[in-house]
Amino acid sequence: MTESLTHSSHWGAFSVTPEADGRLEITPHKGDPDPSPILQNLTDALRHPARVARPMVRRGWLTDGPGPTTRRGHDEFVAVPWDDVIDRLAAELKRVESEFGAEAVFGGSYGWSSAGRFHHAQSQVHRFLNKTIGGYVKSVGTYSSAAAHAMLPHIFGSVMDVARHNVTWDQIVEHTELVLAFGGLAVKNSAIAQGGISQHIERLSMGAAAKRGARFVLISPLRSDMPPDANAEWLPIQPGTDTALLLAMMYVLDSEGLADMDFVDRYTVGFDTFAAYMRGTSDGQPKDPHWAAPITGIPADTIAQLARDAARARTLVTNSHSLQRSEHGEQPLWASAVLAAMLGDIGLPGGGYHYSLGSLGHTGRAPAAVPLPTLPQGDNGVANYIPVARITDMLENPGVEYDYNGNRLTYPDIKLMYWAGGNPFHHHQDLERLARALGKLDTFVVHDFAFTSAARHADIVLPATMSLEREDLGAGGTDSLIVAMRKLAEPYGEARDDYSIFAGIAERMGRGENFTEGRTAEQWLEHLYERTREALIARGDPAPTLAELREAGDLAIPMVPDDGALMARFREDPEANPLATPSGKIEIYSETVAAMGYDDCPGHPTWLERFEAPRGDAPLWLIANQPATRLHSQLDYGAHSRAGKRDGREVARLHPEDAAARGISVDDVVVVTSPRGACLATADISEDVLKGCVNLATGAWYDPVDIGGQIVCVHGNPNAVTLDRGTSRLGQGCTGQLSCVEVARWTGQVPSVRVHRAPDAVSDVA
Ligand code: PGD
Repeated sequence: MTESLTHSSHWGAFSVTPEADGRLEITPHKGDPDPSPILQNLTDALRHPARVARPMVRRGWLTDGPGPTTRRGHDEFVAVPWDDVIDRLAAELKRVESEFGAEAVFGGSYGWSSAGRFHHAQSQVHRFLNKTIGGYVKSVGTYSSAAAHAMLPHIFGSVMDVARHNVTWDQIVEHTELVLAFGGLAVKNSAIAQGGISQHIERLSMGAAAKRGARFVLISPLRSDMPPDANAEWLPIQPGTDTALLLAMMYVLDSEGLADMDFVDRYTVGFDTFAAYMRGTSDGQPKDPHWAAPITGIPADTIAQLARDAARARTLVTNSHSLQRSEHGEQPLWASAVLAAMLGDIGLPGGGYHYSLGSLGHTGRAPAAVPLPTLPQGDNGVANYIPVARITDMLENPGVEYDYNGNRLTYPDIKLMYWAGGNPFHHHQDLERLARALGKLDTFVVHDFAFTSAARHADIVLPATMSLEREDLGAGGTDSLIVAMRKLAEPYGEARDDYSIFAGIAERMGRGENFTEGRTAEQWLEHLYERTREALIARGDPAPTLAELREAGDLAIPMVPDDGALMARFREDPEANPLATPSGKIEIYSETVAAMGYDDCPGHPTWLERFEAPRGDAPLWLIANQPATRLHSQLDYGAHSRAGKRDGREVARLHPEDAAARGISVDDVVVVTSPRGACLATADISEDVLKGCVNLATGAWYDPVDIGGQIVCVHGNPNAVTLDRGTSRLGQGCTGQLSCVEVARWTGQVPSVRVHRAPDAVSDVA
């Protein structure tokens, strides 16, 4: 057995030992009190047949050259030597640059990639495009949190402030009396922190708080959104109706004189305009519990009692990301912040409003007190951008104007799309529509270590290394360790690091020095780590050299002390410590938002009817949430992810009455359909899913098969059926969390899932 080395991932730090058969023995970091089982996806990942072994080029692109086509995703792949593929790609980049300019290149390349501060694929691709062709069309916001990114700065502060410099888990353990968790606090989500997490504290913190007597209320259609440790009361709510519940709770506080009006007067603006709406004086409809009960499915008495209980306790209102990843996702955030303001606990330890608590492992923790190694990306000379989830709209509508957050923007005309470290055929909605839109491109390039569905739809697929095949440093913004990510194995097949792939292409374009600045990967690591080391030295903290850090395996770094953060200081003196909003206060009515004139996001929290709602041919709500067995689609072929499937397919969970009404039994193959498409899944039946809902998590690699003229994803990717529509004209965020579908027993032949095996290269280029 070889020596064990330290490494890190977005789902945990660990040490790893290679075994004789190429498998890996993964041991969670010794300091992690509650490691994530997702680590076990790595055991068989290194040498899996899903990996990309050689550069591959789509046959049609090789023979016909770049250009629009319907063949992407259907053509065969040809293995091409590195030198040849780099020549062709360098020439194509130069062609697009000279004929159309960098504004014809989409390099948003959204995706989580792997942990590792230097080999972060998205940073690498951005730097490459900036340094070689002068820029690219970027994307703003994230699939996680786009509506919040756009909305929160208007009303409360930046997402970073509200999510990462707010109430901590330590405060909850000690002080919070009531947690109203809208969308829950699922530990499958907080197990993940971009860049790395060495201690999973969420489950244990909830357990400790509950033991002290804190009361947790889970407001979600899924009981699994809170761990048993929290001993939570489950308030099953109709999907997408949290805003109605929140308005009715505020109505009770207001009408029963329970609102903290001193807080509202001192720390907020715009209450009166909102109150006219909430009380019904402006539209004739009081938003009282009797109004909210049929919308939310929660009895009026329960709503009223919850509001009274919240008024009496130190209450924390939390919002999961999922809440805003749906149509009008801006509204429940805004309504939650206003409820918290009316409760008056904002700025008190363990009280107030927290966006994103429990949605990621970054949140509820103090930030690092020293700068982390970060790759400089250079300047992007292209001004145009898109909100991240508008990618299909962009490809379909070049030159067309649209609204985003008070701006009137124009979709660019994209000829070349470059993706490294993400999987649009995982993260985007309505995948058949995306596949059609991609047909308009001249060239689509993907780097990945695995032959994902995005790679299958590309023209050029370049094999990247896994993090286990290179040296790097792992660190998240709120984790207390920098972990030496040691190289454990030689690259699979002909795989290369993204950095050396980009360096090679830049060199061929005659711009190598621009990109590399003359440094090797090892020299870059030294260079980037030095900034952190200097900061440690300046503080008088231990500051090992890179070699010493590797020897030790990890380094504890100082964290900013938990001083109650921004909200405590705001409460202390709102004039001296204003929030980062236009008024410096919490904006219950926002003149900025109102001035945008969007009927899908008016000037105060509002209950809005939806475009997507249950109906005859799609009577069930599909909840397409984050999976428990992997991060997004990463390592979907790994041991732990595969073990969560049944018969090789993703599991769709239904309520017993919905299953019975459709003659569906446990382990039946079912087909989930919507006007967008269809996918197969294996059925499970559970009382933990609200009646009228079906839960199919994301992340199964899209495996489309033409069955009698209909494209069906035979693996269970819910984005085959989800709706691709922005949250509103303000946020334009991803709404993939909730769509309407029908589910039926599948009576046809059951095609096998083949997507976890890389396509064969048909032949080498002559
Ligand atoms: P990942 O599966 O993490 O998904 O979407 P994202 O694209 O981030 O993709 C990362 C890819 O990077 C993987 O294919 C992995 O193999 C590759 N990779 C890892 N390391 C490297 C490397 O070193 N080099 C290269 N070149 N590649 C690498 C996630 C997105 O999905 C997110 S964040 C959210 S929150 C959304 N959630 C939902 C949802 O709730 N519901 C629906 N329906 N859809 C969603 N999609 C979104």
